[in-house]
Amino acid sequence: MSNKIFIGVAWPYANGSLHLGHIAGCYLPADIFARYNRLKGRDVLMVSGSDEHGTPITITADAEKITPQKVVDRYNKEHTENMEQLGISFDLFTRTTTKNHESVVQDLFSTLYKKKYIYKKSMNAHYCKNCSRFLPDRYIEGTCPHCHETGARGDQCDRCGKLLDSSELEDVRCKLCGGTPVLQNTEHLFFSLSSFESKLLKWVKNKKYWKSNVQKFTYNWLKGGLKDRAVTRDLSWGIKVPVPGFEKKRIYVWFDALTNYLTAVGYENNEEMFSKFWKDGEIVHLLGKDILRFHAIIWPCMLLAAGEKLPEKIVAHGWWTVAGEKMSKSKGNVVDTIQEIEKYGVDAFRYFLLS
Ligand code: B3M
Ligand code: ZN
Repeated sequence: MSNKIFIGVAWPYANGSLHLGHIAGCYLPADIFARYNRLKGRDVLMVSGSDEHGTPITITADAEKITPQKVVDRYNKEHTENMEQLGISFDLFTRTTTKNHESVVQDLFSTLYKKKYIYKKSMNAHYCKNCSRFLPDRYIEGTCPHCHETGARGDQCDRCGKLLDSSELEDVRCKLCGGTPVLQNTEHLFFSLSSFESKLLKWVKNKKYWKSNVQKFTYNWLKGGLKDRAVTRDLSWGIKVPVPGFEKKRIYVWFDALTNYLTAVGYENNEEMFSKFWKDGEIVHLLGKDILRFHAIIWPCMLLAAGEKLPEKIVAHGWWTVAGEKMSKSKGNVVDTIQEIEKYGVDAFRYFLLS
């Protein structure tokens, strides 16, 4: 096993404060893993940063009547401070609104388009006549066709974790006005996940050293077949699409955020660091289980399409729950980690979470 290890940790949306669930489920385990590897004398590069595009940001901006840039500047600063206060020892805590990242995403997108792994396709998308706009991802809510959860979002159901196309949702309503949207034809750019189905099955099949639920979930999802997904959205906040005719659309936030693992390890900009930690290093991702599909399915397909090496380990933790409920701001049951460390001290609080 290589002495170098790249630890890519999920990028928290810069749309609200971090809570105990984020820290216990993702950031503290990653920090302990990094410290353990450093103590063993391995050359560690642990990265994360703020995920600053997409509808999670614009929904918050709309609600507070401020610009998305103001939202992400506030929470990028807060999250950066929190990670320091909690002793989460990132080698790099960056953000997705850097110019460098924007060009890396656009170059990767163009490469996949030239290779025809990204292609044009028209689709029926939900349009709200009251708000005169298409409704991407979190601008639409409906009933999940798989688990019948009523608050499923346009791109994923939070309860069963399934990736969704908003056209699959039942009883849909516009998140802004509560109205019932209509389906309207529009052209998007799709990523051909289906091209990589068999390669991914082989990749997952022998991952016996993964946590069993992660390996089993991923293998079973793949056996269910991969459907191509739109990687552009009707949004004005996000990275511009480098394909003529798509000036009004933006790159889907997950294509952008996942690519930031490459940006952070010097892809295109620091060949020495990229070779050292990505090409020659062990690649490990740590995340919450609700975003496992993006990391275990979409991300490896992007890497295969780009001709880059796949991660060795994907470690997904469960959620801390409060009375059986997932902790979430909208449910109002979050525990404020900073208050706790002010009361008990950071080491005692970290030890409590770890134990
Ligand atoms: N920001 C989802 C989340 O905050 C998303 C993670 C991106 S990791 C590439 O849970
Ligand atoms: Zn509406």
